[in-house]
Amino acid sequence: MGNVLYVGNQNYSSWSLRPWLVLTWGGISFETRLIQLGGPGYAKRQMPSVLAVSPTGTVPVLHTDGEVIPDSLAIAEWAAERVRALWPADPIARAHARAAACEMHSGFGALRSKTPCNIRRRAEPRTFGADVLSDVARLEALWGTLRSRFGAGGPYLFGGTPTIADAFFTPVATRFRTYRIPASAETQRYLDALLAEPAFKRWEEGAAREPFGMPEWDDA
Ligand SMILES: N[C@@H](CCC(=O)N[C@@H](CS)C(=O)NCC(=O)O)C(=O)O
Repeated sequence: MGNVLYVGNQNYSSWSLRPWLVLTWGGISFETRLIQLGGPGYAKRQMPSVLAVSPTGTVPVLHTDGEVIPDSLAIAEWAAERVRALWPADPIARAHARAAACEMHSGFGALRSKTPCNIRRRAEPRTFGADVLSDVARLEALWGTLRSRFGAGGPYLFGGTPTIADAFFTPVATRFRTYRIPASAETQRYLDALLAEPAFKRWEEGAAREPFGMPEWDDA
């Protein structure tokens, strides 16, 4: 069996999008298998269809050579051990890229819970709470610092080639678009680059075609 990446609904599963981008950018051959999220056990990590392939009860999960690797960041690191260009070449830049991906992986809870990933939705303008605005301010500061230090060669955080850090922020870019979160011109240029990236466009087309919705997220 080759590499199989199990993902959740393309429209809603922000964690699934991240390693899917990384494997695609890395040119790693893999098959995508979609598990429709929702129903009994969902949000408790107890969905039988997910537990059948993932010991954590979550997607994404990678099956490779008899190994089962759950977690978006672990899958990204697995890919980076095969394809060096997935992190920046310079060790200092690489350390900052890893820190940024880790910050995304473990943080920004208000933004994640109050603006759930919903790629095809365009919500009405709304007022955001201080907790969401604080996450947005931190993201803008982080992106601005990385872009000004390392991004001179192109539109991404570390220049002309997207890295794992950019993959980790791509779902955030969709949240800015879905919920019309105000952004500085500099931030907007970065978000536009992520949303125009060809692999993301392919995922987005899948999200648009997906026949099943999750009404609880469509009204959030
Ligand atoms: N830390 C995990 C989080 C994965 C996660 O929460 N995935 C969600 C879908 S986006 C899930 O599988 N939820 C199933 C459930 O909560 O029952 C990662 O980075 O992969």
